[in-house]
Amino acid sequence: MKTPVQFDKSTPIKGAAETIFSLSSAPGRSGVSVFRVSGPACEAVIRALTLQKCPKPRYAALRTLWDGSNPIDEALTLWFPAPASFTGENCVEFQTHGSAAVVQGLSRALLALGLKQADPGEFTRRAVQNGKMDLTEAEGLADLIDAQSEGQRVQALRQMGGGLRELYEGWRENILDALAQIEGEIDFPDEGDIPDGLSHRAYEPLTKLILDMQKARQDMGRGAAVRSGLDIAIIGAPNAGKSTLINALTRRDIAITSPEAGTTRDIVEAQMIMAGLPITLSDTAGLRDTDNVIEAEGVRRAKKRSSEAEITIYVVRLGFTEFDPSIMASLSDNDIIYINTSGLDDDLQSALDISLQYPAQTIHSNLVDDDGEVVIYQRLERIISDNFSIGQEAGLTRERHGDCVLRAEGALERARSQLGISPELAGDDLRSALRAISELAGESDIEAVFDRIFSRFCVGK
Ligand SMILES: Nc1nc2c(ncn2[C@@H]2O[C@H](COP(=O)(O)OP(=O)(O)OP(=O)(O)O)[C@@H](O)[C@H]2O)c(=O)[nH]1
Ligand SMILES: [Mg+2]
Repeated sequence: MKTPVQFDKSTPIKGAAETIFSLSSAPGRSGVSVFRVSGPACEAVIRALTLQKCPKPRYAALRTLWDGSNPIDEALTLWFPAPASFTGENCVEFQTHGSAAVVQGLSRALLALGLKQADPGEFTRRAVQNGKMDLTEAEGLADLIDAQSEGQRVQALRQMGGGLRELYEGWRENILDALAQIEGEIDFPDEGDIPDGLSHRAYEPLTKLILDMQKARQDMGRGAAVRSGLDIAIIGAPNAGKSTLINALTRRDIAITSPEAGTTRDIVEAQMIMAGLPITLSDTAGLRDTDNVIEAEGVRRAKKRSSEAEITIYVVRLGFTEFDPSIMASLSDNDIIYINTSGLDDDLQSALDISLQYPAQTIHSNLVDDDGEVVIYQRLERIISDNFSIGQEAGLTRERHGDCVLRAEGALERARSQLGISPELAGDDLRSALRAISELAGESDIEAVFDRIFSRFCVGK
């Protein structure tokens, strides 16, 4: 005969210490809060809290949650037996009302059962350890949670869906093929049915692979820019119109403008989205030699910001301010020279002459009278979508990826140089390349990498 299961708090639940829980929705007052629990004690947790047996797997069931004889709340209870769960372990999810008191009450009850509060990213870490996803997919998931713009969302979703995994699985296949050929030569050096110089056949595929990896690393700038956003710095001489420009581009009065040279002393930042990417736009102090310590510090910061920015807008106001040919010469196709033509009557020709000499894209206009900021905005969007926006295929997005691929590449180059000389050494190098790929995937023993990556996750994921 079935009787309701009464939970005796004095007996600890088996496996409770390895079972983690966390509030997975944002803390604070809300309509609904979501608690996640993962680990061996889930069934016992459901029985202890609901005083009933587990609901049908993956069906929502309304249950009262109890802390001993005190009801905590009514909650939708979802039971995900292993392995068909996010972490690959037994999991349960409670959707409660989103009040601070309910969240505290349920947390207290779970702690009393001996469960452990999850560390940041611990659910995802368990998912990776249980083979539910690889490390690159977990990173994609973290990026998706952090995504603030359309481009970031698309890139993260692609990586989370295994786009990067497909790329490196292809590389791994190629390395294994080359290894098979080389090992053929090692294992059967004298057998007539193994043609001479078998390992030489690996030369071309290895070369192609090295080039593919190099290209992936070169394209990494795009992926990284999408992930972390872009910096655009506005620089120029005092009074050139930099602060007027940032105000016009953001359509906000964020920087003080005045006819007095040296108005802006520090960096003024504005956040915006352009071409689907998050942008930090910085107005800076006017560049000039000065004895004033504070202003000089402002100038130093302005130069530093520009050197770190992906795009620089150099504002020049001919006739009013000097322009610096060395800055002009340091600009690239991805930068903009903005010739502020306000107050410029007959000197337009010299503005055009200047623009022809330098590679940066030149725009002349008068912001206040000509809507010049619209032209600048459109030009920026084009530069961003041509150079920094998300590519058609999944690629590398983090320094960690670049490091692993660089190591794989180095090992492949060494292997290639040993072909026909020492197949044994070539084989060792190919195995090093495979290890670098495994590290990219998060398969090798890399607790330190795990710690670094998952500590940046939010709690509850
Ligand atoms: N009519 C007109 N006036 C402008 C334009 N751009 C700037 N000005 C004026 O020029 C003066 C200087 O502009 P700011 O934007 O303060 O110059 P800045 O480059 O930020 O100068 P510092 O902060 O001193 O380095 C202000 O009085 C602006 O109103 C423009 O396109 N048209
Ligand atoms: Mg200014």
